[in-house]
Amino acid sequence: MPDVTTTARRPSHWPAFRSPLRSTALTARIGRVLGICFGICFVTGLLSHYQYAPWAWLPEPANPVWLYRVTQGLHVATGTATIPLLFVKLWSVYPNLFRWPPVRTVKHALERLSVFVLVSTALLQLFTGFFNALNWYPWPWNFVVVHFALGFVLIGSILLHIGVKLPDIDYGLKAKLADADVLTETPWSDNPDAHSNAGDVPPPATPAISRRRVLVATGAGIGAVVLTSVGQTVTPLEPLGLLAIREWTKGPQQLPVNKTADQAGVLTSARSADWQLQVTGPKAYALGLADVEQLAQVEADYPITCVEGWSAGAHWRGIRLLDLVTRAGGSADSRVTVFSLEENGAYSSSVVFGPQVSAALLATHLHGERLDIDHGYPLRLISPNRPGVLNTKWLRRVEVS
Ligand SMILES: Nc1nc2c(c(=O)[nH]1)N[C@H]1C(S)=C(S)[C@@H](COP(=O)(O)O)O[C@H]1N2
Ligand SMILES: [Mo]
Repeated sequence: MPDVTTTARRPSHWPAFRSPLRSTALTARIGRVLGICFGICFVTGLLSHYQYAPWAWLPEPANPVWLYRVTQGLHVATGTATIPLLFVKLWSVYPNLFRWPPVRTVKHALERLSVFVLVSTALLQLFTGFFNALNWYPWPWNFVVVHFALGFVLIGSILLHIGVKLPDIDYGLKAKLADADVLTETPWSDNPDAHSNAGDVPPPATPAISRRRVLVATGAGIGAVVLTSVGQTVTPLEPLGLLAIREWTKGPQQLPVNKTADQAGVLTSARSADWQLQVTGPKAYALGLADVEQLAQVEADYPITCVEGWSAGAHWRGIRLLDLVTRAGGSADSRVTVFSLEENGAYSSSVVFGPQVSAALLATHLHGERLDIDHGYPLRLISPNRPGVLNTKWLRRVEVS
């Protein structure tokens, strides 16, 4: 760890680090929280991925309706909290980059390579995730595929890192913050050659208060980042939402808008007087606007949760999807696909199966008002405990199979 001492063979321009703020005890404590955050982020990320594209043999439960709101909110909040945490962790160990000699053995070279993979993957994963939450995609690759794959690379290299560092972690967690640090006092403690000067090193000052301050400042940094972003999920915190770009107060009918009707190119078709909902299946039929409005008698409180991290509770009125499906000759076991007037892109259709068929509504009303065009007028899908992206807006067809 840090505090490189002078050895005869180290080049004279080589940087030396002597901050007594760094210590194995501090690094281990930050690392522990970091590991927990990465763990939560990984597990909730896996859940999110599954809910985005559930497996045919394991349909998504419809209850509790708010579960995805909680797991995805946790995913984004822990990911965001991890950014300042990772920086402090890197600060606490980066003098290791400058230890001399840079590489001692093949095993050591592999270890350094694994740390490089860990750090670069972590930075890439956290920052692309954070930009994604800001709805900004300044890269040419498919975010979902890359984010998913890197999640495994990251968790794998974290586990490897923990395995390799177990003795140091054990030492660091047992040591008190105030303790002088034997691990950081001698360079390459297992390399006898490098020890030649170790005896000359005075024991470092042990300013426990300052190390504690590092921890407190880290906690404050995390708190600040989280508080300014969770407003997009935890509605009472919304006024603090500096980093939360989509909040319910910023959208029509007290709900954020992911993509407007204008952006989707459906302004005209959604308002057309001869709009119809086509229902295809064993017994196909079509419903006009008046039919749809007259059938819309069921109400439900289903939150809408975007994979990008915002969510909001909402009160809907609409037609039970199952009623349309049964009338078309299907049942609660049918596999149903809904199609949007927006014909291209990933949001143009969505599949509903399993318990979701009985729970989903085709909504005409939001918070007691006829749907705003940006929320999917004349008719949209709203299903509970699923990513918002699957709740297709501006429906034109329902296919029952
Ligand atoms: N046709 C269509 N439906 C769509 C989208 C879209 O871009 N086009 N966005 C989806 C996404 S990503 C979310 S989070 C929700 C948001 O619904 P809202 O804009 O009414 O809040 O709509 C979903 N339905
Ligand atoms: Mo979304």
